[in-house]
Amino acid sequence: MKICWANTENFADAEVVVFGVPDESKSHALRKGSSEAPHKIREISNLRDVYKRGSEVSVGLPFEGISRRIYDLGNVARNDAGRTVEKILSAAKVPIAIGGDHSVSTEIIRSVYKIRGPVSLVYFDAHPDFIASAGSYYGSVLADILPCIDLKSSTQIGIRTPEQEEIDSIKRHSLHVVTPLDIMERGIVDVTCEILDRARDNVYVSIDMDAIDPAFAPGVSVPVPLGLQSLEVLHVLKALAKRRITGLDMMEVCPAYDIKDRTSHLASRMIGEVLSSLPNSTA
Ligand SMILES: [Mn+2]
Repeated sequence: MKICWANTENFADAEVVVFGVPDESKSHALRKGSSEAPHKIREISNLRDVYKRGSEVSVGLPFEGISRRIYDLGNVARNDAGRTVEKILSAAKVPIAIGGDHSVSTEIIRSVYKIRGPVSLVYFDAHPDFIASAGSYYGSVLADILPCIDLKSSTQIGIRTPEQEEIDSIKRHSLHVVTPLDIMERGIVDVTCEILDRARDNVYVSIDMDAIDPAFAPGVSVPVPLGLQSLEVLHVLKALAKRRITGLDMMEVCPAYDIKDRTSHLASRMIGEVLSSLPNSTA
C-alpha cells in the first residue's frame, strides 16, 4: 500500500520520494511496535485522508493543494536506508522516511552529509538522544551523527526529559534547544523565525513523534507529558518546507499503543502538509 499523497508510479518522474524503514531493532523502549508504523501510517492515510463517492476517489488535500510529484517506493531494510537516501538525493529529489526506531535517522543523516555536506538539523524530540556513553541505538542519534551536523545552525525542539549526561553534552556543544515552555513563553512565530534564521541551506528535519504531547500523539514508543501541540509542530514544519528542506523523517509512531489510530493519522497528515509546502523546484 502507498501513502495516499503518492501521485506518480515512477521514481524518475518524482520530485519527492517516500519510503518506510520498518525496523525497531535498536530501540530500548518498553513499548514495542514502531516497526509497524510504516504500514499503519500508509493504511490510515488511505482510510482517513481519501474520500470515495461511488467509483470516484479523491484525496483530502491541505488547503494549498499538492503540486509536487510524489513517489512511494515502499519499504527498505535498515541497512539499505542510507543507500536509498543517497540514490534519492543524487537524483535531486527530496527523501521522506517513515520509521521505525529513531536510530534509523542516524544512517539517513550520515548519507545526507555524504551527498550534501554539513547538515542543519532540526530535530523534534522529547529526548535529546545525546547519550554518547552507549552508542548506536535510538538514544544516541545526536552523539552518533555529531561529525555530520553543523551545530551552529541546528536546533532541537520539544526537549523535556534530558538525562544529566545529555544536559552536559548540550551545554558543551552549545546546541540550540527549544523546550515546550520556551514556545509557551515566546510564541511559536518567534521561535520559528529563530530556527529559520539559524538554519543554512542543507536543512534536514527529523521528527520523533514523542516531541508532540501525548494528548495529540499517544501512540509513540516513549511518551512524555507536557509536549508540543500538533499545530506548533506543523507551523515550524511548513515554514521550513516552504524555504526548502533536503529531507525529512517521521519516527517512533507505535501503532499498538495508539488511541483510534490518531497518531498515525497525524503523521500522515503532517507529511501531506509538508508536501504541499515544498517549493516548486526541489533540487
Ligand atoms: Mn528520538
